[in-house]
Amino acid sequence: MKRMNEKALREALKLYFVMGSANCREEPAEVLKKAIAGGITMFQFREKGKGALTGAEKFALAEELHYICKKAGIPFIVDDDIPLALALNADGVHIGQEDEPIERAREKIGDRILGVSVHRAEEAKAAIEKGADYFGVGPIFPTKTKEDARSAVGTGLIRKLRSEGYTIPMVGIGGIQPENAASVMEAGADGVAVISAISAAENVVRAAKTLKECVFY
Ligand code: TPS
Repeated sequence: MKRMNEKALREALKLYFVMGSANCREEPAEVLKKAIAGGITMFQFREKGKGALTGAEKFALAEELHYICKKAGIPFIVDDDIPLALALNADGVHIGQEDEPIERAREKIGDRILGVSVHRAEEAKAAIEKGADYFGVGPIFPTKTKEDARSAVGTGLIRKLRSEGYTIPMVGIGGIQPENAASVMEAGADGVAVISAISAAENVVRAAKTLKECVFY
């Protein structure tokens, strides 16, 4: 029995906010609280990029953000840091194709949620067999937030995976904004994952609310 059933996971993926200190215009804890007030449904702590915290500072921030999510009942996922996820007893881990091998990650995290980035249809089958609970499909649109991002795949990849019969929960990610979020949902995604559309917004609460209207319709 998993910690979260598939239906609950699909719901939680609707508006998935991904963020670390490098993405924020103000204190990360403030940004997260505002994003929660705006209606995000899941959170991923992704402490990467220029000036990202490491070691004890990274741990302290993760602990603070985890506590905020816990109080609000928002699932807390850690990007590419299994020891940190285990130390905090986080709800799950997200990994890319170049990170920890999927099956090793699954072994280490037990029944926690395991998300895997998928950029090509060919990656989907193995990811499921090795233990993925959901896919982060993308980058859907061009993004400046991830330095090593692959080229944009468009909404076509989500459509293709659905037409090939993949029913696994999926979110689109990469360059998603209120203007294009509906097209990601129409392609068959369960939700959208965003960094800058919320973290870099002048009004974080409003940005999250606006996106929420695009995914709950
Ligand atoms: C659920 N990833 C792909 S594009 C991107 C990231 C971090 C940048 C988005 O920034 N799927 C999930 N989590 C991840 N960390 C990734 C994929 C990897 P922006 O929204 O500012 O374009």
